[in-house]
Amino acid sequence: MLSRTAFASVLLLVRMSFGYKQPINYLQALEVLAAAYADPASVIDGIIPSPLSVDVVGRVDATTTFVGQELNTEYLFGLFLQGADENTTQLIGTPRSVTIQSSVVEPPVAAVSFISEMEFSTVNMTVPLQIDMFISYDDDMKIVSYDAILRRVGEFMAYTVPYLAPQIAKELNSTTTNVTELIELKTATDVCAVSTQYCTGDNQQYESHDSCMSFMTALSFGESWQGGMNTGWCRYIHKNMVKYRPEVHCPHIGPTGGDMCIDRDYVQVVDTNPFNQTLLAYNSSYNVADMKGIPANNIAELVKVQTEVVSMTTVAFSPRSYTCSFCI
Ligand SMILES: *[C@@H]1O[C@H](CO)[C@@H](O)[C@H](O)[C@H]1NC(C)=O
Ligand SMILES: *[C@@H]1O[C@H](CO)[C@@H](O)[C@H](O)[C@H]1NC(C)=O
Ligand SMILES: *[C@@H]1O[C@H](CO)[C@@H](O)[C@H](O)[C@H]1NC(C)=O
Ligand SMILES: *[C@@H]1O[C@H](CO)[C@@H](O)[C@H](O)[C@H]1NC(C)=O
Ligand SMILES: *[C@@H]1O[C@H](CO)[C@@H](O)[C@H](O)[C@H]1NC(C)=O
Ligand SMILES: CC(=O)N[C@H]1CO[C@H](CO)[C@@H](O)[C@@H]1O
Repeated sequence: MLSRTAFASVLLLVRMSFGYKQPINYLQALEVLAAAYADPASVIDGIIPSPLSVDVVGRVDATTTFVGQELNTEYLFGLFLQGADENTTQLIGTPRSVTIQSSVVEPPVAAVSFISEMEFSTVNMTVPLQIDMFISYDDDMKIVSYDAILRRVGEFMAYTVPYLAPQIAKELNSTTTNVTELIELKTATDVCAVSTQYCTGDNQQYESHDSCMSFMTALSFGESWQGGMNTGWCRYIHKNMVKYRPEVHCPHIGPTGGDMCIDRDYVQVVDTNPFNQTLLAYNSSYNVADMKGIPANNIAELVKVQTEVVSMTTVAFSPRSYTCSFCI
């Protein structure tokens, strides 16, 4: 009789032969994602094909859920490209080199931990940020679901802001020694510059630049985990996307926050599963895509062994890094 582990491995091999690609294809897809992330300009310009499926649903714990390829492309890549294009100090660094620190692959799902070196060019500083993602791929090896966690993002902000603050104060001619006030002024200045430039006509959000500044300086910057809430931080994130589609993104930096920068109920956020295709291990949440190619009796067995599966498809990944020497 087969041991449970061996049995599970056999099942996985059966499953693999029924339509999923080999683990190596998933590892390659992760490499492509790391390279794309370190070179947002090429994704935006279509030089690197989008790693995202048309129906992609992505969630980032510090912000919120994004639905569809266009929005996710703007959010994952445009966000950083726009920041890099500014000549002033940005609170959001630009990913310059992305290393895969660890990963586990169980087709069609990969779990990966990236270390992204975030560059803050005006202060000549690079700070690593760990990004953990569960990623689910479709048959074309495009990302159909991703669930990302910015590890220690609060600590990341606490670490970087003191280095950025003197330079920001200089750029804004501010004499305040209160860093909170300075960051709120910075946020207001940048958001209102974008709003005044791009949110015009039907997309106008504020009566005037002055009324934008009054609203924004009165608004709390918020905590690092409130990037999808009614905060200055949320509007600061979204200001980088306005240029791409003002009609979609202007409300996000306006007084209402559109459907992005709004009050959210913690319990509801946690209890909502937004994904079309699950990111969970076999059958912990059954759906057709996850169970594809596995005979019904085998699924029944998988249910029994699911917490004990040590899969032959689990692969250790040797770190490789991607340096974006040719983007801005
Ligand atoms: C930044 O500076 C460069 C070179 O001076 C200029 O071409 C570019 O337009 C500036 N970008 C912004 C957003 O002002
Ligand atoms: C930036 O920092 C690096 C490493 O500390 C140093 O080699 C380089 O000269 C610095 N560049 C500027 C413009 O300060
Ligand atoms: C800061 O002061 C300099 C020179 O006094 C001026 O050129 C610049 O526009 C000022 N910047 C802001 C944001 O007020
Ligand atoms: C800094 O400014 C914030 C916002 O105005 C205020 O709540 C806080 O008390 C100030 N901190 C100090 C040390 O003055
Ligand atoms: C995926 O989910 C989003 C909402 O989360 C929905 O708008 C979209 O139609 C779904 N796509 C598919 C193929 O089910
Ligand atoms: C917990 C759970 O979702 N179990 C499901 C596993 O998949 C079978 C389908 O073969 C469902 O009947 C179970 O409900």
